Amino acid sequence: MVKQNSRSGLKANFKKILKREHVDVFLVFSAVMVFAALFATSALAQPEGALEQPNQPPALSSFGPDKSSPQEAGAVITWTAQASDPENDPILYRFILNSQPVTDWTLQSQWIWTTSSANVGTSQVEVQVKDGNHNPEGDDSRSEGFTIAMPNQPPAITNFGADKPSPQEAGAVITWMAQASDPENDPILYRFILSGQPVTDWTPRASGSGRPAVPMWEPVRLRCRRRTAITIRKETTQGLQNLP
Ligand SMILES: [Ca+2]
Ligand SMILES: [Ca+2]
Repeated sequence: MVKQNSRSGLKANFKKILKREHVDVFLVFSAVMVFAALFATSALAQPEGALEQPNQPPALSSFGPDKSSPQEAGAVITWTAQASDPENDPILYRFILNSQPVTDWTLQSQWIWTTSSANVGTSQVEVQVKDGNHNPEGDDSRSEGFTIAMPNQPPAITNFGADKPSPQEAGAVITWMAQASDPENDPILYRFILSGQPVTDWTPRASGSGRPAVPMWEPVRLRCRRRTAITIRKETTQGLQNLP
């Protein structure tokens, strides 16, 4: 009788333990499922790309002027930069001339350079870009050299005169000769004018002697040109006189 009671007691206890273990397993399983659900939900709630690489800096793809080097002082040159950013962040540009910034940070990717005689020589033009998430002094840069030359100078007459002194009798043949020089050694054209009327067309300096000669009467005026015409008048009774 005692044995039977003892067996039934053990059985009841065993069932209780099993029941409790079931409950514990169920609770653990439930907790795992809840955490799994929460993790899945949070992962789905993450914005796209949040688990990818951190923000990347922009990079320049091209930079250059709209005119080829060299140009004369006074030329207006537009410099254009192209850059891209992996996240399409707004890109800021800054332009620098010979290590001196000539613009602030701006969204403008162009800079117009109005040159002057102060820019004669070779300059370094630089562009910097940034997206504001990395280096405050710029994430990428490029530079290019550009030469500005002095404007072309006009020629000047250095000598002009006749082969015979004034006066001469009617019928005399008088040869007028001129010489001129050009700072850039550009070819020079000459034209002779008699009493306000051109007696020659614009003609190049004769090869060899370099002295075009035209017989004519006096007074005689000579013009030579290369961009700017220059006039010299020979007054027969007063000697050489330069006129503007
Ligand atoms: Ca970026
Ligand atoms: Ca010249």
